[in-house]
Amino acid sequence: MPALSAAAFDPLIAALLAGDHAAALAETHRLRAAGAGAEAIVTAGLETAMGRLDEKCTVEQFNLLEIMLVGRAVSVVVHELYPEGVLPETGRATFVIATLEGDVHDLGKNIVRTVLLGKGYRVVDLGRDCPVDALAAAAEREHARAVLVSGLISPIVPQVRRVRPALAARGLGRVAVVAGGAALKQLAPADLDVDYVAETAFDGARYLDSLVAKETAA
Ligand code: B12
Repeated sequence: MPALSAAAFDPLIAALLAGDHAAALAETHRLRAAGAGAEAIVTAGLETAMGRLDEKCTVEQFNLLEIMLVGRAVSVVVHELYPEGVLPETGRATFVIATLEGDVHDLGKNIVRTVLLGKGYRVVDLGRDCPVDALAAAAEREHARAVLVSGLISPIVPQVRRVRPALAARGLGRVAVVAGGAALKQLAPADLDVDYVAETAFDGARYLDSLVAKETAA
């Protein structure tokens, strides 16, 4: 089946930006029937819609209700694309994910979680507004292979830099640290003291796949 044009995603984007979750769901079904995969719907649909919302959201004009309605429509589509089961007892590897203390954005984090669950990983989600020490404690308790941090606001950067030292303090120097989200993806891994900075959820998932595959092969 040929790849869909960018214009094919316009009705979904319009429904999302209108905060109309029923219409967004109907458009998602239509795109799936036309052959669009989940990755295309997230990147060409959801992320494009949020980018347009961002252009409208200036500091002076931040319409909370509008953003929350769009956020709900995004969550409904994500749930449709990746219906979640219960947390598997075992998986290909375990990852711990969170948005750090002070940052309440979680739509992107939730997409990362569902993409990784869909790939058969065990993902322990500590939610949003999570203290760095709670993240490190969970990595230890859950025998995590990697810690995943989502950051949308710039003031969160110093906390991201505290993640690796907090892991090292627990003897978890081999746990990988992966960052993503609008505020973090503008920075290099060395600036954040992390192993990888992901452009999208799928880019991050591919990095984690390669990390786990290397160990399985070794
Ligand atoms: C929706 C939204 C909100 C919602 C959040 C709802 C929710 N439950 O998440 C609400 C209304 C609550 C909100 C609040 C605020 N927001 Co806001 N918000 C946004 C907006 C419009 C969209 C963010 C979003 O969900 N994007 C869609 C998701 C799917 O994209 P994403 O997060 O980038 O995730 C993708 C990838 O990046 C990747 N990814 C994300 N994380 C990770 C992690 C890993 C490990 C990996 C591998 C991948 C990965 O996976 C996803 C899929 O590919 C952005 C603008 C923008 N373009 O980012 C502003 C924005 C992030 N907000 C901003 C601001 C300023 C605020 C407020 C401070 C506003 C205020 N004055 O009160 C508060 C912050 C409160 C706080 N302490 O956190 C600024 C941040 C500026 C900055 N650099 O610091 C932005 C950029 C808007 C702007 N231009 O000013 N916001």
